[in-house]
Amino acid sequence: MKFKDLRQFISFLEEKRELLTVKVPVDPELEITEIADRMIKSSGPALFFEEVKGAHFPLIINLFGSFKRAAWALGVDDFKDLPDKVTRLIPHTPPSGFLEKIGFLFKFKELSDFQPKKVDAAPVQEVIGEPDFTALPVLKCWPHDGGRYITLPLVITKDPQTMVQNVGMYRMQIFDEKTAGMHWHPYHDGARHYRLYQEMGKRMEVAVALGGDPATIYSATAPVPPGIDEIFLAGFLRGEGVEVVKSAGVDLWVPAQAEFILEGYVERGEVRREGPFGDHTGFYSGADDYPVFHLTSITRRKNPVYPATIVGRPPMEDYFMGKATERLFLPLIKLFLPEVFDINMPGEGVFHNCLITSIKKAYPGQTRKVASALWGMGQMMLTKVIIVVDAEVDVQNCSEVAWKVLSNVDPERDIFFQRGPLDVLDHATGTPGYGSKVGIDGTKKGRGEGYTRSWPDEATMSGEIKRFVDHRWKEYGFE
Ligand SMILES: Cc1cc2nc3c(=O)[nH]c(=O)nc-3n(C[C@H](O)[C@H](O)[C@H](O)COP(=O)(O)O)c2cc1C
Ligand SMILES: [Mn+2]
Repeated sequence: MKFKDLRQFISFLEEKRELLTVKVPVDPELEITEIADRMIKSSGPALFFEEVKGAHFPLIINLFGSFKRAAWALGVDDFKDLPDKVTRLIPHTPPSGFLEKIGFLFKFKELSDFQPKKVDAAPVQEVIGEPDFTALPVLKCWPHDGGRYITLPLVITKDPQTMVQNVGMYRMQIFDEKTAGMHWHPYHDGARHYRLYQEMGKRMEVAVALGGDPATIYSATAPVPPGIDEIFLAGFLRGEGVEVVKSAGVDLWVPAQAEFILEGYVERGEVRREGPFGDHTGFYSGADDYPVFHLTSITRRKNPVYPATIVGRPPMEDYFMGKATERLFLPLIKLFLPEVFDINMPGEGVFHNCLITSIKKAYPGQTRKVASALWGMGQMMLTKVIIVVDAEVDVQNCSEVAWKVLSNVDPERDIFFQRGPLDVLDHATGTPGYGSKVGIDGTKKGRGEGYTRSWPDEATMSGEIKRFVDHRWKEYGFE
């Protein structure tokens, strides 16, 4: 299953009765958020708004807002098939050394089937549009938001040293017709590229794609290691390279099948106040200074569709995107940490606040080693709470996890603190982006960890009695 572009995915969803069209005019300020929020919270379909007040283009939202739609978007029928897709890539005898493993990840780049395909003519360049943000149906999501925000942008930048491109999803607040905020957090690749341009004393070209096939849209949100272009992940998920075209106005390759390309630059040193914004956490993230994107030109399709999402109190659409990431990256985590059995980042933890992992513990202290390793692995460095349980605990069942952890933990022995980088969206820490983290060891303890008593067995019924009672169930007078 692969989609050429956004409209093919939209038609597919329509066929599957996973999309509703709203024909009456709706307001991009708050009204669409309220409608979309109700739909997401009730496991509803994607929504196509034909007429958005004050804008020239229709809007699509909630594309990824269920396990089924997120699976389809990433080229599988069933969400459960996502890890297998990646596992198949990993050789039977995986590389053993740390550096070899890193090298293995880089092979993503060499898998030629997934290389982006360079094309000369592209649907996204059918029309040279007016460079004016205000023609787009950009949403004001929540009442106290600082303005309207492009919420599903694929921000494309290039490393000035390696020339490798990056695609990241960073919200953009519209300041006026030609400028917008560039909300890349300091630990993300767009910001890293920007720092490199600053050091070189150069302004940085940026292209922003809106739309594209759903795997490409998703890939902008995925924690692909720095130095690898997300467009390869998109190609891999699709099973076919993404078509890219030279942007008309800047020196960047952009998805040829996108709906819009916003071309422009970020000037070195220039910042402007951005925010507040009703964020993934369900709270407003405060206003802060961020770089400014200057729009110089827009290319687009003849009849483009504007894609959007909203974030806020979970679960929102991004919950399903994040869950897809959890499933896709689990096999890669296991490559580095073979003792890891499963992980769950519950929606309530908005990904950075909580990670539960089950491990096959074989030696004392392994829990702390796993937690430390996760804190050192890509964007998981931002995880505030890591809970570790034994492999037999189903981490997808939070009730079971709570029971096991609350029972097994001796707080002084099993809870350990660390300081380090935190998500800048975290409002609990006194210093933005930096604070404390906690690891909770909910595994069984043995002598090697100072536990000299004998760990109790769980009280469970024997199979024999269970079968016996099954057999007699009706006899007792039960249905
Ligand atoms: C809907 C949505 C909005 C996001 N907004 C931002 C944002 O404003 N700033 C940011 O730094 N990351 C944001 N993210 C997270 C990044 O897109 C994500 O961490 C991605 O892996 C970053 O890519 P990079 O490592 O190539 O920079 C958002 C993610 C989603 C799903
Ligand atoms: Mn990246």
